[in-house]
Amino acid sequence: MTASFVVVANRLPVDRVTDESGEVSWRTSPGGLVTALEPVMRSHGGAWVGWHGAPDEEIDGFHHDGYDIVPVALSSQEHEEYYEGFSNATLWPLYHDTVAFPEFHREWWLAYQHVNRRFAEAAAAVADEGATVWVQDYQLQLVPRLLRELRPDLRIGFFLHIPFPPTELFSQLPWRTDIIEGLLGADLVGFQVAGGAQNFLRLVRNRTPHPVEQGRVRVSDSHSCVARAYPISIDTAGFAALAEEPETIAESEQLLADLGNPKRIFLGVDRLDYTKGLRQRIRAMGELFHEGKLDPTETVYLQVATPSRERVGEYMRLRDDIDLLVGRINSEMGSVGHPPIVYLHKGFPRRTMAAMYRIADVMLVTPLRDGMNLVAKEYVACHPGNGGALVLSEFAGAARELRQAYSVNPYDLDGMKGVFMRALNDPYRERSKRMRALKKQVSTHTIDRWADNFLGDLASV
Ligand code: GDG
Repeated sequence: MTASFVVVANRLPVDRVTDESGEVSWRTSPGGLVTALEPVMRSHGGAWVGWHGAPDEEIDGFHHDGYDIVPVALSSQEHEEYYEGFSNATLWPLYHDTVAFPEFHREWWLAYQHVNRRFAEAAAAVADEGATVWVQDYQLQLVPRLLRELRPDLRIGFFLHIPFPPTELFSQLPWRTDIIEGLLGADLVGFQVAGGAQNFLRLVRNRTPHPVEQGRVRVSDSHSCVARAYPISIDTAGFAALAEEPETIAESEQLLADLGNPKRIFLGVDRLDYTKGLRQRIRAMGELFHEGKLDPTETVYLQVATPSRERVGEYMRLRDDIDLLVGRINSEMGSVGHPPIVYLHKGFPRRTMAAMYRIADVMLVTPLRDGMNLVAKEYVACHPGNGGALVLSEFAGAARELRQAYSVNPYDLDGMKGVFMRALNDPYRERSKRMRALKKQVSTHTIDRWADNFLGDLASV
């Protein structure tokens, strides 16, 4: 099984589900990278190399939705050190402005190198002569260079889904030059926003001997690497169509009824992650209920927090904090049958997401730092008419594009409370002017356009 187009990502886009009778099937997994790349893969075909989610288990490849699935195995120790450790307790906080403290451990770094080599070998084994290989995200930053050493014939692209930090923060990393050299193995390195590409190029200038000219790094006589921004997006038409299906409309009506037909609905949808600004957002909403600016008998704040990285310490603490915060607000401000916050710590099918986006008057997207944030775009695509309002943190990559959203600084609680109320109470004329502009942006900047731009440039650099 070989392919002329190969995507390499830490996780495969599918999760195994076993039903009550023991029957095994595969379901599309949640998360931004998969939402974005799955439609690209369905239209391009080829192979997706990644881990299938269960440690200490080797499984065979299979065909799924028009492309090949190529599993890479991880031991539980590797899962702990490479994935939970180096990827999610070192790189993730470091790359998100150190909003949590990054931990540096030499054994995690060894595991990261080791697993990156395994992914590079798996990609090398599956790629046709001269194939295009597209490596994804922060877990695999050493793969471009390792793969180039194994297969100089390949065209190698890399896309970073999360922010690339300022040099002052990145320089904390004891293995900073290894990571930069790893990325420089690619022909094209893509970032969510121009600032990420600039940060990267500044580091290359400061920390490597390679000359840089107009976004192009001359790594050797025969190889150079270009760094550029490619803001990622969603399958806008697909989301809009899903939101208009009769089953989705029926589900949204049921949801409304189940919530007690409130007059106003605020919504948040996030992976339960400390970068998403949940503590600050819930606190701001709690104060609005407390001060009587929002009436819990007519306003509901629905918050979905999809379980994520549940064995990493910082995520366990976050979960406890949120449980406590929500419990306190609901016990003080709620009455029988009217909790002001409906908080759900679980994942839902995409249709349910679309039904929620349909009924939300105000969508709250307030990360402390976010590469892009697809939820903001999904809301704009799914909410019917022009009456909804999107509140968006200035620290999300999406803020660069969705300029007509109600912008907030998530660290400024009073500022946020003011904007939440404005988004709710502004006259229809103001909200619809903003929403029309947002819809136009999201319908012209789609995931297809993102993939075409990246892959077009990769073919020509
Ligand atoms: C990373 C970057 C960047 C969430 N819960 C469920 C579910 N989701 C879906 C959402 C959305 C996606 O997951 C989340 O995407 P985001 O972009 O908001 O955030 P991350 O997961 O942190 O993604 C981010 C992204 O990569 C792409 O480059 O934008 O900045 O951090 O699509 O709808 N989907 C389903 N059930 C859930 O419970 N079906």
